Amino acid sequence: MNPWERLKPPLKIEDIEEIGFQKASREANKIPYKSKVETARKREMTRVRVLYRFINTNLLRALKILDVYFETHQFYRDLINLYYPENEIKRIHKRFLKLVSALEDIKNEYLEKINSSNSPDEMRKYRRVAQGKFATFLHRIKEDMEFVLKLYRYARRLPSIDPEGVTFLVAGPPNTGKSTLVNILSTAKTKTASYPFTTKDIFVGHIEHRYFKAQIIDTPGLLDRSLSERNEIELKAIYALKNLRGDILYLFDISPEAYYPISNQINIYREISKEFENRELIPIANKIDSPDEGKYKELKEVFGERLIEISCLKGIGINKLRELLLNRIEKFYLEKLSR
Ligand SMILES: Nc1nc2c(ncn2[C@@H]2O[C@H](COP(=O)(O)OP(=O)(O)O)[C@@H](O)[C@H]2O)c(=O)[nH]1
Ligand SMILES: [Mg+2]
Repeated sequence: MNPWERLKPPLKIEDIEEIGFQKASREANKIPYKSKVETARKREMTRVRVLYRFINTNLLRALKILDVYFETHQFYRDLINLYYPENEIKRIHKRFLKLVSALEDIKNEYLEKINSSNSPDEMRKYRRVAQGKFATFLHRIKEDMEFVLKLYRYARRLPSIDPEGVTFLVAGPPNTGKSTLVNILSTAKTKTASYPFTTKDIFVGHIEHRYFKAQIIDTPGLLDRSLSERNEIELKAIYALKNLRGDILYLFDISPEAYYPISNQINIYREISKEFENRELIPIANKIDSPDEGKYKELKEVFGERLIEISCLKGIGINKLRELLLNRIEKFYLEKLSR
């Protein structure tokens, strides 16, 4: 599961300030009048306490977002680090941790002052000073809070997968039928998510085995063309996939309308195979319902018996492929159990 998906984000600093101040005075006004001094005391203390709690809640939410980064799988950390460097995350995490107690100190100091005063004017003065300190506090963390919020917005849209489980990646040039295949093979309804450098949303599906579950994800814009055309940060986004376990299903388009000539499709296959050397690549010829005989023959010559032949459109070869994947899932889990 995407570890940020269910977190509640903090508010923006401006909103914490505005809403916090309003809430604090609203709560204070609810306190019924008893006597001048006692009511003033209760009201001023409430204003400080409510404002403190509101800021603190938001600060803790920000901290939680960063905590998750440190606890999560390397797969997610690599994706975060494409835009949010680890040293910056560490710095803000450390700073916010300290601020939690600094904030509490301010609250305690001024609650104490108001509590031991007997003059409503003085109480009001203390409350105002506390409010000023809280406001300064908020302004100081504005930039870091922006950083955390941006990180969160990016992180929660990342694909929701279990990096400890089996994940089949569906690769291949554009238009080879990757999305179609993910949809056909998935039992549970597929979810869409975004992945860095993919312009289209990607599909994350699930394949269910009697005892085990696996994920299957589409990779539009990632494993669809030569890696030599990629810049450094794009390569990092692609290499984050190396943290996952499971085979790569590589689709070839053998129809006359194929996006790339077959030699080119084979080259991309080889590059991926070299780069993901610890992963098995399964060569799959799709669109055998409308083959270009020359392309079909060439692929068969290169891969021989290993070539899986399917038609997503006509449903040919799909059951056989599903069988193969279920066997692979079983094998992965048995290996894991025996370790
Ligand atoms: N003839 C034929 N067309 C297919 C087959 N599988 C997918 N397509 C078509 O190929 C096009 C691209 O499919 P899509 O799944 O979007 O490819 P992707 O870009 O790799 O995700 C769509 O128009 C599909 O309907 C197939 O087995 N045979
Ligand atoms: Mg697609």
